[in-house]
Amino acid sequence: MTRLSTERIPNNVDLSGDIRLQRALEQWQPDFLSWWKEMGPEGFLGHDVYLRTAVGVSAEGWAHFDYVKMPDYRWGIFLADEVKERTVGFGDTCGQPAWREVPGEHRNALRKLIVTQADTEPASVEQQRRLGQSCPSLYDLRNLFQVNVEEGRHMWAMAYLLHGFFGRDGREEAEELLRRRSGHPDHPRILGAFNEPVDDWLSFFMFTMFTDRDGKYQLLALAESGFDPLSRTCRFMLTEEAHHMFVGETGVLRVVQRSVELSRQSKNGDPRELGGVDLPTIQKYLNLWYSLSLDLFGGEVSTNAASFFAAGLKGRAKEEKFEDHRALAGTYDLELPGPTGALELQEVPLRNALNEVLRDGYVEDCQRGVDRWNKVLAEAGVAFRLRLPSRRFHRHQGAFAGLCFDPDGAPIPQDEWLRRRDEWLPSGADREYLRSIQARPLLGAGELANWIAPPPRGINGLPVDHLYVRCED
Ligand code: BYC
Ligand code: FE
Ligand code: FE
Repeated sequence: MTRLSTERIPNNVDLSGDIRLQRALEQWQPDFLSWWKEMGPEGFLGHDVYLRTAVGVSAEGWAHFDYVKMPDYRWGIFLADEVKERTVGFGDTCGQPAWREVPGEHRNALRKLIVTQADTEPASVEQQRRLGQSCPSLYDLRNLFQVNVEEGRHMWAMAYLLHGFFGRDGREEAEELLRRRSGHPDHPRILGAFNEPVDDWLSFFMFTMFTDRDGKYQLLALAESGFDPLSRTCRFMLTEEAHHMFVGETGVLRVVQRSVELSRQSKNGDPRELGGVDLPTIQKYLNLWYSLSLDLFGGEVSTNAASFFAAGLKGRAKEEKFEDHRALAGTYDLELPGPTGALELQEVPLRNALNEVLRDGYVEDCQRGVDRWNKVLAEAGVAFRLRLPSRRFHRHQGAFAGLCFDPDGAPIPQDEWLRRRDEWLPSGADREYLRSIQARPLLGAGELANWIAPPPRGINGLPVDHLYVRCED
């Protein structure tokens, strides 16, 4: 461990044993840092932040806490431990030895998967870069920055694969990662949700709840990959992902809790009277980020997914749970719009439905979180319940893209959609209201915004009101 921490790029991939790769990454490092300074958290580059840094992959190794200025964070390259004699676990080459190098015939597909995964990491940092200016507490500010530096590390993980295994085009792709910008009209990020604004903390909590959870499922699918370096990278990234989803789930939970408290104290039962967030607004933000995140799984019927699976590049989440790892025989029943536009049941060959299979696991996982929010409401004796809208609602990818459905999944005419959109998704007024209650950052130890309940406990055994982020002097 001490050896690792003295290297310029902390790693457990024996970087010093591969001088060319080490040089290439050391050349990429200053470009990464310029990107971080330009596009990372705005206004806090000089602050000391109480952060967890990965210094190894063992249980102790990745839970090292200390104050650090974000530009000095030690972004490292860590692969989960090697599984001896690992074999490809699915697809046409199921049972053959896993690959330590990229097979020539899969090079383009694999590079595309890695670039797509990589692109989301800096995108999320860009989306969240202004949130520090409206943070509800130092605890939340620190959690935001923890998520940000780890997404930066995830980009390092992917940049390592690109530099290490894809030669010159890999190097070019790694540079491009630092050039695209979330929401930019000419060179945007690759996937839809990563170009959407995250301008308020309710969006941030919904993003980490729903969009980072897409990350969990995509990483689970890539952790199955026959390309062993990708598998090992993703397995370690998953350990970090858990904290991101914790931030989202508990963040929304605390907003819900406070909403109930304030509605009790208010005259008309509306928490907005006292500067809180009402439950219908929370539902709208849920609808938005859940539907945007459903799009990240791609189309219900996908030949891309089928060929990734056949080639052993991208499996199903927890492939070992399935009996048949070739998935050549089965079918999957999907309700899809037919030629007349009406929904009809279609039998799709299983391999073509693998995006939907992955999405199924995701939807169940999301539901478990929503159930925990609803428990707060039930225990408070409130009748309102939050719920996941239909998978057809507000979709921009796949079979339902461009069609209009209400949150129950019933098809509706476009004029009804336009008329009722603001009932279901955050309106301009809702966004403005959230900005108005989050107009300034709360940066004193123990200070907490009025619209959110305190967390039950602090970080790493420290009290909730600890000085998690402090000014240099
Ligand atoms: N936006 O066959 P189809 C994370 C494209 S999040 C824009 O239906 P496929 C994180 C698609 O590329 C996890 N375009 O889908 C979270 C294709 O284009 P081409 C990120 C989209 O290919 C929070 C065409 O539509 N990881 O880590 O089976 C913070 C038809 O596609 C979208 C990955 O995504 C979209 N939403 O699946 C930080 C894993 N959806 O080929 C980080 C790697 C589809 O016709 N990526 N398209 O030009 C993949 O596995 C696949 O690319 C996708 C799409 C699952 C995204
Ligand atoms: Fe990530
Ligand atoms: Fe994440």
